Amino acid sequence: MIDLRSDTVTKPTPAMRQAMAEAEVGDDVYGEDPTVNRLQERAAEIFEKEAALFVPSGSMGNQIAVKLHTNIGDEIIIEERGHIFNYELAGTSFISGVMVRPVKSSDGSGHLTWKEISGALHSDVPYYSLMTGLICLENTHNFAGGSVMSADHCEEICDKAHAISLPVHMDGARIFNAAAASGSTVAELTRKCDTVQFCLSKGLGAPVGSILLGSADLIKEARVWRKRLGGGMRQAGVIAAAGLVALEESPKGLLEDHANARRLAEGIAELPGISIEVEKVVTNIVIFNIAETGKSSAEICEALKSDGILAIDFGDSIRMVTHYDVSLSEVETAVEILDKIIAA
Ligand code: TLP
Repeated sequence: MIDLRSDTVTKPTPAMRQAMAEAEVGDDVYGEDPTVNRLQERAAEIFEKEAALFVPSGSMGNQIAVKLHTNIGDEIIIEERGHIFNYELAGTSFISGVMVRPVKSSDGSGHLTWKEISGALHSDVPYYSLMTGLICLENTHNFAGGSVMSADHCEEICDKAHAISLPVHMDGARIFNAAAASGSTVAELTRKCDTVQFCLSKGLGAPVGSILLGSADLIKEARVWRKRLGGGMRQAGVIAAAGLVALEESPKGLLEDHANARRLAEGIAELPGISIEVEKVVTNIVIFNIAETGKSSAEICEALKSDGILAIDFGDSIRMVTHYDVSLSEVETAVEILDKIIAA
């Protein structure tokens, strides 16, 4: 199978498996796992934030961040295709009791401008029961096709939000892809964000885990929420060890994933009935519209599966994601098979 459903499907590398086998461990609920502690310290150092917390998933990292920054009844502003809004099973309402104010990104990039955000702000006036409590950003933006938010853009939003005492959370599940594509460091891309979540288990290839970053005070509180939500993981050094390898080694390979995604997009763009803006594929996510092929995306994904290719069906679109377990020649095979299916 050539698995292009997501970069979450990667298998741990031999170096990760070896590090896992040899990991020094302790009880992390007591803060005594040396490998988890090392991973957290190293992540904080790389992102130039005061503190970091190892959490089981990106969703938990994001949901804890929303909880830290908001009060029940607040609103949070997020781009309308954002992961926190669409793919975290209404965690924001269950865990934090907040309402989401989704905002359309008019240029389609998934990255809201301050003008778009400010039009959606609610302040403390008697006829609104809800006040804006948080702005959530996403870099890269998954469902806008892995688009990158620049360091300057992020900094401008943070400055303007902070000027009116609003915190900013960055869902940086794929922030290392954004760094590779933009040439900025992950620290630059998240410089003024109050909290940042990034995933070790996507393009970086670790089997499990995400990191939540922020001030020492916020991360202290985040630890309590992690435990409360069932994320106290005991001898978690076994998985943190793979996370450390992912953090140090995997960013180097991301440009190859991006080149493979571009090649995939170029191949797909040639096929009849498919529309995709190739130049917008700048990281590892390829989303293309199949409406004019005369077939549904469910049909196409089923046929792809029978021919050994896995992709995700999104209504009129299909998503394919490159990662280190997919080679250039496999990407080319995927294009050939898709061509055959569309022509059939
Ligand atoms: N994304 C997954 C699915 O949930 C859609 C994927 O295959 O892309 N933020 C962003 C931007 C994400 O893309 C994801 C996962 C998460 C957060 C959540 O991470 P996990 O899966 O670790 O909870």
